[in-house]
Amino acid sequence: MAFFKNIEKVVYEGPDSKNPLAFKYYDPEKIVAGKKMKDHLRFAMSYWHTLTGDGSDPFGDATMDRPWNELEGMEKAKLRADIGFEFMEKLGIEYFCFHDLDIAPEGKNLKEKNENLDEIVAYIETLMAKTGIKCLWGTTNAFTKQRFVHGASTSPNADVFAVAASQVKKAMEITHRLGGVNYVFWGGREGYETLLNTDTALELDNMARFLQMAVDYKAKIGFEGQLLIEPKPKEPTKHQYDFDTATVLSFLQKYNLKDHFKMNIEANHATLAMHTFDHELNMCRINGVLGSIDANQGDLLLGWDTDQFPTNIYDASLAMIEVLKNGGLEPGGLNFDAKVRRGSFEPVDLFYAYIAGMDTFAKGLLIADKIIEEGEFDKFVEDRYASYNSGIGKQIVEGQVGFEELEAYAMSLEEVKNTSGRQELLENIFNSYIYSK
Ligand code: XLS
Ligand code: NI
Ligand code: NI
Repeated sequence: MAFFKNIEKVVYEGPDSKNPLAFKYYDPEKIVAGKKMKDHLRFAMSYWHTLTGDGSDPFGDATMDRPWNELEGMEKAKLRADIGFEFMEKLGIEYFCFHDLDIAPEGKNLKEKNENLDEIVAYIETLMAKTGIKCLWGTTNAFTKQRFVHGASTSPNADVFAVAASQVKKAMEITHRLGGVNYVFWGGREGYETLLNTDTALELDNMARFLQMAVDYKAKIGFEGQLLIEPKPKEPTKHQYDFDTATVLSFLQKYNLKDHFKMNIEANHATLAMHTFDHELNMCRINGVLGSIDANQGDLLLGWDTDQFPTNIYDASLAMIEVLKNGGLEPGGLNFDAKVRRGSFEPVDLFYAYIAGMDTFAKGLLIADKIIEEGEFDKFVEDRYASYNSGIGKQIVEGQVGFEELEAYAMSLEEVKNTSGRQELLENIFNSYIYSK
């Protein structure tokens, strides 16, 4: 039985449409840069924010008006799944992402938890078969429950390390069973508050041991999905170990794990790390580790992960330039790790939110494609570094000179001339792509 009875399938009506339940830019079958728009974007629904989140915050109760509010246990879990799949179908979203805890209740103990998971996974499988919707990634929630108060793989308590391992084992198995194409590790409470009670060296070694076990188990069960780490600098802990892309990269290199992981970059985590979203994507791309994206946005005035739906066309365009230059995201995608504000508590608000996010990235894709096609910025950048194509620059790049040769060269220079970086001109040109229809 349909829940969103009054909402038809959301379709593309074009930029002039005033229909709030239609796409203005997201035209799934449209070919852009040789590929369907939907295959560039690979949009995914986040199970947690969309189906599990209830609008509560540290100051207030749940606000969300949802049909499962009165239900409990597996009945609640199944209704959520039904409505989630109806929602994705109506929006034309082809992927979903989930934590184990989002899809089924914990139960009394680990055994019951795993039985609940098996039951709901079988149920979700039927919905997937019926709709053709696929799993972009799965993960475990190793941060909500009291047992993770001091972390999971970085907990000082070895029993907690073991429980976290059992959770990842099961979550990886069900992701595999659901045909998930990635598996995500977001640090949760892997970090610390004070050095007065923390052995950071052991915690980091243990985190690496844990990830190595995941790599081994993945091979053992023949799971071929991509493993992803999702950097975040703070929240819930003050010092999250997976601070940003650069930090995670050096961690992976130190522990010989680099070949097994890519990154899942979340826009709001980038800004919490005092980076721009496109900076993080760029760091991934140039290091060959751009895996997937959690598409959301933060609020510049708030210092936490507000997980808002992405509506900033400027940031989306810059992000899509990185995605296109990366040759796409596959097997990753754009997961809306975003939630409606607690004041937007009606079910229809979920549609408005996703439509806003999908249109923003669709338009961002069109702008990015045009920018790359016309090559103005690439040409500018190329010219800016032209001094490395010949003469002393070429010798530097080719490793033919050292300090002594460079000193001799520098002494021969009468003056050093620089050229303008033209930032304002370039920003104005960039805006002209955004203004254009
Ligand atoms: C929290 C993270 C989380 C991950 C999945 O800030 O964004 O939602 O994406 O565990
Ligand atoms: Ni996320
Ligand atoms: Ni987040």
